[in-house]
Amino acid sequence: MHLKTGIADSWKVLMGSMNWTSAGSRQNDENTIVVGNGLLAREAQQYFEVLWKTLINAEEQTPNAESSKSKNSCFDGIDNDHDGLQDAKELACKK
Ligand SMILES: [Ca+2]
Ligand SMILES: [Ca+2]
Repeated sequence: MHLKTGIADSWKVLMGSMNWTSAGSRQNDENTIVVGNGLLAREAQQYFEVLWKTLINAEEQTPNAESSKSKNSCFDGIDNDHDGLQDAKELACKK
């Protein structure tokens, strides 16, 4: 799925094709819209829960933000889980 969706304050829905990265915001030609609608926010949350439950196992349901289970997180130049270790220095990226 290429759609990125976020929900803020239980009523603002952000969605679009843009990856929420430096390249996504500065280099790529992407789109994002923000809609203030509580019903849409609840429906987006419910749809996320359905998708989340379709994941196969518990490890995939709770992936480390910076690990080989989180695509590109070991190569993005960001300390994704804010533990002071980044990319190749991250233990979960060495597995
Ligand atoms: Ca990283
Ligand atoms: Ca880290």
